[in-house]
Amino acid sequence: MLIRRPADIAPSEITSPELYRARREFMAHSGRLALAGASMLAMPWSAAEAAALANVQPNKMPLKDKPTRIKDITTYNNYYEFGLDKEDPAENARALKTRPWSVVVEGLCNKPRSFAIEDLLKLAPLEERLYRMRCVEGWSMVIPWVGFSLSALLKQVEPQGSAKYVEFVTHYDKKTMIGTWQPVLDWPYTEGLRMDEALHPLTTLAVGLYGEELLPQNGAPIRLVVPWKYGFKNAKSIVRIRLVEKMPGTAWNKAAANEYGFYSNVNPDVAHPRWKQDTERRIGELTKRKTLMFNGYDEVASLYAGMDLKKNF
Ligand SMILES: Nc1nc2c(c(=O)[nH]1)N[C@H]1C(S)=C(S)[C@@H](COP(=O)(O)O)O[C@H]1N2
Ligand SMILES: [Mo]
Repeated sequence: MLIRRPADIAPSEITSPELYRARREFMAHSGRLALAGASMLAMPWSAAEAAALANVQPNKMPLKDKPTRIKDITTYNNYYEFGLDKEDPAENARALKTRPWSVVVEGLCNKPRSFAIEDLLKLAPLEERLYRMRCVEGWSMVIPWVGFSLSALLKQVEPQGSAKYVEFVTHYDKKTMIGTWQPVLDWPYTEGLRMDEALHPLTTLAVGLYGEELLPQNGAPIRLVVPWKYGFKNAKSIVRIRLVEKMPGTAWNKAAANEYGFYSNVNPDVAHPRWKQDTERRIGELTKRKTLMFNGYDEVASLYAGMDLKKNF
């Protein structure tokens, strides 16, 4: 299946109509029925949920960058539970069962509870969020997510003052996750954010991309997106969110603490011990780009005022 985006779209036009066209094109190429709002690769979304998807709010933060082709976003993946090679997750994550699904939100809050995925899809208006994503390996994409701010979910459980960090625990099923048969990471994959990072409006729970339901390889049915941090902070297929007092361990930090810090803000001035981080290969482009501090999201700089970001990498 070859999916192309029209090359003649001015960056300024890259908002809803562009996404809409790309989605139509995706549907046409996938050879399925072009039903508005219906997801074509899997069909777990009910009619009501699909309607929410059809009603996605336009991007509030227009980004000049051209979106990466949907084919690249859905076939060049890191999801180690389903294999180590970039093309493995698209193949192996088909075994991921995304219904029934629920996310438990617990810990230091007044109203801990479990949220069914159906409720999460209706928790807040779904928005298009076209974000840059920079992987610590030195490549990047521009992804039109569909989702809402994590803060909308956290507000529901009323975090207590003692909650300083948020821990994310992802799905782990040894039988179907054949990548976990090798002891690469300490499964399940976990991640964490400081509370103020978690509450920042850019911090997103994504449930779709390119106007479609999220595919398993991209972390269906719900995954984290923190666009100013390296991609590995974006925990996929989340099942549990814990509000905690102490900085939680994270999968990559536990595996190699000298290489992957808790903060992991995109920072061209802090090299990985084994490679530089000042440039990146944007998937779909031929020449390298300069990597931007905080991945270009300068509005988060105030979260780190007075902090030594070389020490707190
Ligand atoms: N559960 C889980 N989440 C994960 C990963 C993983 O291996 N397992 N890989 C991370 C890394 S390294 C990156 S770059 C992004 C890739 O997201 P994408 O495949 O949707 O582009 O997912 C992150 N989330
Ligand atoms: Mo990554």
